[in-house]
Amino acid sequence: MNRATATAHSNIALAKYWGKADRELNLPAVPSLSMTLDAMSTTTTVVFDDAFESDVVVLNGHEALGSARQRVCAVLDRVRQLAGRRQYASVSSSNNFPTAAGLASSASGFAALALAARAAAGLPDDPHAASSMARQASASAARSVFGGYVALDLGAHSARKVVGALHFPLSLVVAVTREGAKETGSTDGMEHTRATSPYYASWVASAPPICDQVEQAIVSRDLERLGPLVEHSALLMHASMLGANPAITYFSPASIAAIEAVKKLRQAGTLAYFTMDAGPHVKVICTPADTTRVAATLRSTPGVLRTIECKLGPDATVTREGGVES
Ligand code: 2P0
Repeated sequence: MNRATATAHSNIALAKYWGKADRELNLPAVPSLSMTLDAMSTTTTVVFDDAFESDVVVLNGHEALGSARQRVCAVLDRVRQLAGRRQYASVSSSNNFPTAAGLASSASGFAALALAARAAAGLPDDPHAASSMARQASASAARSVFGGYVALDLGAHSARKVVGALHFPLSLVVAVTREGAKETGSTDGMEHTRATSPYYASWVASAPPICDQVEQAIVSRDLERLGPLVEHSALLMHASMLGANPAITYFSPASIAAIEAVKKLRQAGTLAYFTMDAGPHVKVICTPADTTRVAATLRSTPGVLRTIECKLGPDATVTREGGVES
């Protein structure tokens, strides 16, 4: 028996990924840059054993079937191929945050899976190889292998750590605006955008210089420069979706209200900036000192159900509890 357990943290993109250059390899059409979050993580244990008669995947205590199981088995198949193994695996994965809220779980989930499966199969400890494997399952997962600020450069197979958490310790407050799964999954949404939106080409052309400037603002620890770039990246991404036919709309009245609340905070002198992903929740970056005020403002905004306060998270970790190599 060969067993390993990995923990990876979720991430939020400050420069967004939306669209694929290569669907087969799952290579993004734009570069992206994210912050890894301390408050949301996935822990996954993988065991390879001769006694197993099929792969069994348990996600948050429930056996996964259908496409959810298939995505996990595709990662296991690649690991088996690389390690020259034929044993089936058991995978047990749990999130420390509710997946039903539509907050990203594939990023931390596939990062933890890639790390645990590689270690359980006896493959070398190689975070970049694990990041590349995670990317093939879900591109944002490539970034969750690393802590702090992390880039997935255009054409890159694995993510790159830009700077660690201590370099520029920002906070992120999630305004949860709905409990329940999102309507359009990211993979389908970005493909529909590419195929039908006249704004998709502009998005793909605009994203690289914004991502470069986001990186420079982080390296120079400049929140006043970073914030407007983060908002611009998110809104250009959503504009490309609004131009799809039919449109993909992730905004709810509460999302708009939260965005307006952030603008008011700024007018009153608080450096707070919003971003949004493939769901109606609004995520706000600010300094650690302003976190409590920003969270309280968001909680008093109509339609905001609750807030989650996050700081920057660490590198993913993996522990191998090996038996005999086979
Ligand atoms: C991001 N998102 O950069 C962007 C912003 C959502 C909006 O990455 O198709 O689950 O599995 O590679 O990574 C969510 O999409 O997509 C995502 P696939 P993924 O965080």
